[in-house]
Amino acid sequence: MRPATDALIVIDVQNDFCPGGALAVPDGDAVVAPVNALMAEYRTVVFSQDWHPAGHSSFASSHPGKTPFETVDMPYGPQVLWPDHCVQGTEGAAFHPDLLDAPAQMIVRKGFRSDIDSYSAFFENDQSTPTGLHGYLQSRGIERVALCGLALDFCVNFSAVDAARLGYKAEVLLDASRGIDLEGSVEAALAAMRQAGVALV
Ligand code: VGL
Ligand code: ZN
Repeated sequence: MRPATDALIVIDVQNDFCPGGALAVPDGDAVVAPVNALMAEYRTVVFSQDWHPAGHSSFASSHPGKTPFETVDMPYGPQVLWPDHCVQGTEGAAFHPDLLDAPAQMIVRKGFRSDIDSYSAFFENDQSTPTGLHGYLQSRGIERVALCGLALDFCVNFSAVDAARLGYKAEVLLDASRGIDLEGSVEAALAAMRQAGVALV
């Protein structure tokens, strides 16, 4: 068992990010077995859940003439446009059916405001609107966070960099994570995480 000051943060292990889903991460469902095993070691387990309203501004379908994986400028900075995914209440937004959800004490939903996306489980993409996760972890006395899940190069990456920035000892568990890999985004994410002081294990 890990110390009580450690938390496991499981990012977005949802149907739409798994093979057959709307924004499938290659081999995404391969994280389910290692995540299930890891959760037994942590006294604090948090899930994040990508949770968009229909017509969300991160969907290419909300931008006439745009196609998925193009980038547009939003008031808060550049934003990749995605296929419609993780729409609130749909099967695609549900956790993978084999993911054990009993060990999760807290589920942080993100991306629920129409006009802003949220990759990080800590802050929305304006990098300043908090989700409340930091307050939760602080009040639980957490000092170290281990992150894993989907997608390594987006939500895991941004969450890990924010965790380090907030002063947590942060590590990303690569065996329990998989990336989308748009134009070298996995390599770039690994470099960004290392640069931020995140341990890659
Ligand atoms: C994610 C793209 C869009 C993720 C979520 O979970 O990494 N990526 N929404
Ligand atoms: Zn999303």
